[in-house]
This record gives sequence, structure tokens and C-alpha cells, in this order.
Amino acid sequence: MKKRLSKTFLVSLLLAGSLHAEEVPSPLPPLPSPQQVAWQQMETYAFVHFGLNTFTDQEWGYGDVPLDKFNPTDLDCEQWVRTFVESGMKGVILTAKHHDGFCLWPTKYTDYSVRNTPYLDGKGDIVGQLAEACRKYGLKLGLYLSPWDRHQAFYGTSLYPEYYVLQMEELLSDYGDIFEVWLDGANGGNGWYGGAKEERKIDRRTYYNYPRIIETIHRLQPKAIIFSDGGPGCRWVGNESGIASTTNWAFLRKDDVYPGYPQFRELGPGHADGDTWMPAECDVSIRPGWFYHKGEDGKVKTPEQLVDIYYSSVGRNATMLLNFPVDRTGRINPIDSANAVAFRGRIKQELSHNLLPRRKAETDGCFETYKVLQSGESLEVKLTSKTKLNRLLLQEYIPLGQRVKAFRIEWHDGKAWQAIDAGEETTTIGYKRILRFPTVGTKRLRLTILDSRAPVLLSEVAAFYAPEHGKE
Ligand code: FUL
Repeated sequence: MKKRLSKTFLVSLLLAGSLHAEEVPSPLPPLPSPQQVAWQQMETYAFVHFGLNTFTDQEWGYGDVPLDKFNPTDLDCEQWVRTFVESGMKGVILTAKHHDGFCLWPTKYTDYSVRNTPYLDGKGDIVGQLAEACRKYGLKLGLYLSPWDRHQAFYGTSLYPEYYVLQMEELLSDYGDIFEVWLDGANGGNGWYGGAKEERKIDRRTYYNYPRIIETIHRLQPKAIIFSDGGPGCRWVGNESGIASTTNWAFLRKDDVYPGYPQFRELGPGHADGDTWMPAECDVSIRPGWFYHKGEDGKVKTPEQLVDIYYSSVGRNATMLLNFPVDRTGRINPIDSANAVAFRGRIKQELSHNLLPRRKAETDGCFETYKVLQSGESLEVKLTSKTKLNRLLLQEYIPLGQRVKAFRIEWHDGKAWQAIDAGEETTTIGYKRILRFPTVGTKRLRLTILDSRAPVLLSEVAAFYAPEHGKE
């Protein structure tokens, strides 16, 4: 008979001397760091794009916009943070500097910052104000510092990487704990560059001296996750629509991918043969643009669209980084706030009430306990009475590696097992997989591991019934 033992049970057997150590599942590299696991458990966090572009209706400022344009009349970082908390976000990442080179904090290293704007007579520090609001409301703070800088005259010379690393040091020393640092991959070429107004090409792989930047971040903020196309903390998912690949390995081949990587389509599924843990993050804006444009007030994603994005990101082993374009007053627009809060309400309604009996390691709601399943093995879960179900949530115990390659789910109609068709391939699980499917009424569910890299450590299985709007 095959063993199906929870980790806690295994540990107690080991302590009692009745089981050999080799029967405890061994880790299967690549493995996540504890920080990567904690980061993935955040699941949803906010992004804020705000800066001179907000006042010029642009997405990519050229780097020449006069500083007197920046004057939010009613800026309130607490209003942002309250919106994020109410919409279930666990952190926020702010564009401290976007490609136009404008800095939202009074940096020592350039005049092109809030210090020389009319906002609070140059006394403002939006990174600091947000850090304070985050502390007050218990939200984590992350920062985006664009490597590409279309303002600085010395961009493209050997001086610029020195400037960049000094700014990074400043940001990571002065604002408390930073949970994520965002290294964007865009390098469009042309810019203002101190009035030169020309195209400047750099070698994306070598110019910025990424090893030094990464060493600096690790030194100053050892717990921070570093985002870029290729990590080293988490990877871009390869699109800006919030859609992870249905097959989603949290692995990449070490050093293959760098910011601005041309074969970014590989980033959706990840590298199945990768040797480094690199989970995917789905960045997506609640509006078509990243920055605020009044003309997009009627194009804010609806709660339903945000729910779809949640299932295609968090529900497919990725995180969801939802952007809020702060408007010219310095606040999150009420339409965006209302839709984000309603989105969270819908997710809570759909996924709060697990209908499976919470008796075993894999149904106890505890990530740390798991059931071991061999490839080819099935797990049947019985409900106490016939129950309507249309959502299934699965989790692997990723601290010991991501293992499942293919699985099948079925329900019993009283006579025979019927396949559940979630409308998408059921290959990888990873940290979390959530499937939506047409409602079934059943007393029995079955999960079969069709293929796996090694015995599977199933941390959670949960099932839900989401009210079908308009169908009750
Ligand atoms: C992209 C940038 O070019 C966009 O402006 C935005 O910041 C997005 C999140 O990343 O690469």
C-alpha cells in the first residue's frame, strides 16, 4: 500500500523511532528562499504610477517636462493605503522614478525631483509620505527605480550606473523595510538627455552592472524580492494583462534572462528545466494606461474583470500586482477604489467558505501540513452530503519544491466518475491553483496526479460554491 502521511504525522513517527529518515520527502531543487515563499503568500499587492506624466497626460515622459507642472492639490497617501487595505492588497510598489527621470523623493543626486516643484513648496517627499502611511496601516512598501532615465545628460556614459546605484542606496536606506524592488526592462533609446535629444543605445545585459545593483539591494534590504524579467527574486510573466500561463513553473535557467530579455514569451510558463526558483508576477493596470488619463475614467476595469485577473494570476501560481494610476489631485480616483473594493468583496464571497471537511493534512487550512501522493495516485475527498461546487483550490508545499506536471479532477454523479472541465489545461499547480468550472452537485471529488517530478506534497485542497450571478 502506498503511503499517504502528513508531514506532522511523519515527524511524530520519526520521533517515536518507527520510521526511517529517508521516508520523509526530500527537497527537490530548485527551491524557494523563505523570503520567496513569504512573498508569494502575499498574493495580491498594489502598484502606483504617479509623477510628472500624471500632469502631462503621458505614459513615457521624454525627460524634459518643467518641474513646475508637478503640483498635486490634495495628495493623500493615507487615502491610497486605505483603498489598498480595503481591496485586500498586502503591499504597494511606488514608481519612485519612472523613465522620465523625475524623482518622487528629494534625492541628493539630481535637481530633477519633488524638491524643486511647487508641491508643498519643495518640502514634499512622496516616498516618505507613502512609507509612513504604510507603517500606519500595516502595508508593505516596495519601490520601482527605472534603470532607463531619459532626463540625465550622462545617461549612456559610465557615470550613469554610479548615479543609479547611489539612488538605490539612498532609497533603500532611508525608508524602512522594502519588500520588493522593481527593475523595469524598458529601454526605448531616445530621450531628452540634458537637451541632447537623441537616441542612446546601451547593452541591456551589461550596461547597468546588475550584479552590483543586486548586491547593493541584498546588502541594504536582505529580505527584499528583486523583480526583473529574470529576477533574481521573481520574474515578469511576459505580458501586462494579468494573465499567467496555465502551465507555470516557478523556475528559470540561471542567468539566461535579464531586464529587456527579447524572448520574453518564455517567461509565461517559465523554464521547466530551470535550476533557479523564480516565480512569476503579473503586473496589470486597473485602467488601460499605467499613469492617470482623464480620458480613461470610463475604462476602469470592472470588479468582474478584476476577478477574472485574480483567477488567471493568483489562481495560476503567480502573484497579482494591480496598478492604480493616482490622479492629478494626488488621490486614487473613486471609480478605481470602488471597483477594487468590490473585486475583493467578490473574491471573499467566492472563496471564503471551504465546503470540504477540514479533517486531514490536505484539508486543514494549514499550509505546513501536507499529504504525500505518488504519480498515478488518486485522492478522494468525501463530503458529508451532496453539495453544489464550482471552484477547486489546490496547493503544493513549495518549500520542498514544485512537483506536479499534470493532474485530473473528477466528481461522482452517484453512478460514475465524471471529468471536471475547467476550460484550461490542468498541468502545474505550484503554490496555488484555483479552477472554476460549471456547478456540479456531488458527495465525492477525486484528484489524480497524472505526472509529477517526484512524489507530490499536497498542502491544501479546498472546494467552494460561488453564487452564479443572474442564475440563482
Ligand atoms: C513597463 C514600463 O515601460 C511602463 O511604463 C510601466 O512602468 C510598466 C509597469 O513597465 O515596462
